[in-house]
Amino acid sequence: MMSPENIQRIAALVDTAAMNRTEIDQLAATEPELTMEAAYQIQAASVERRIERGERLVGMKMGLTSRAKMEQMGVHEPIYGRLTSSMILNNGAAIRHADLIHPRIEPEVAFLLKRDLSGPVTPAQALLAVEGVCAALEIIDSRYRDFKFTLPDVVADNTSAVLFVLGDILQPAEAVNLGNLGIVMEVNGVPAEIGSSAAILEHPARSLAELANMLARRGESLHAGQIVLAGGATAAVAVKPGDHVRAVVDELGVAEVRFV
Ligand code: OOG
Ligand code: MG
Repeated sequence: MMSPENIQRIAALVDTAAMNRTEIDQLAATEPELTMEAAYQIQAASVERRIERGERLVGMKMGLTSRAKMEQMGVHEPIYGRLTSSMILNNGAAIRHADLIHPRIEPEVAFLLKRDLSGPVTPAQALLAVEGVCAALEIIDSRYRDFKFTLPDVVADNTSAVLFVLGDILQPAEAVNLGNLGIVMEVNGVPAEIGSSAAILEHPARSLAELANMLARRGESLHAGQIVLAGGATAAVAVKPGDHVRAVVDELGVAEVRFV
């Protein structure tokens, strides 16, 4: 088991890299005790440091829930991370590319919770806690050199979380065909990735239930008012200054950002 001192030491390392937008070497090579359990403890401790600086926990994210993402990253198991208030952008916001390390962007579907949600739950039960769903874009920016990591590495690095944007329209989950919404991610007006919400563990509600269930195994749960990103529906795309990216999701509308 990794000692509390080592958890804190590595949490400080990944938190500082995220704060200063600097690259670090993968941990797995030099930290033999980096199990998945230790990685989730490091993630929690690193986000605790953000909270101590005044950020608020606003929700959670699932990662590696689609085959496209698993294959792109060479990591084949869903993982979760934490979203804080400093990561939310207004829809249409401009992001300074130079403030990030090597950002990529991916289209997602987001849930807004109206009730607390504790696992174990089924996907149908999980939907009872949902106020509505909206289109989303997640910008990921792994702190690891060359965007390469093992599963425990990426979990310790809060699953590459850096920024996200939600579309303006919230639809009740039962009002849309949530299990198969067409998704087009346009870069500068050209479709760059095309997919469906069906790519997210076959149905985004499965991703939400899986998140509640994974959290329950660690004694945690989801809360009313929280945002949940269900996971990228397509591969992520590297962005450059000048790019205008839109996620157009059937029935949910558009989430968009610009890089300057
Ligand atoms: C890890 C984060 C994965 C998703 O939606 O699959 C993720 C990464 O790809 O860097 O956010
Ligand atoms: Mg994502």
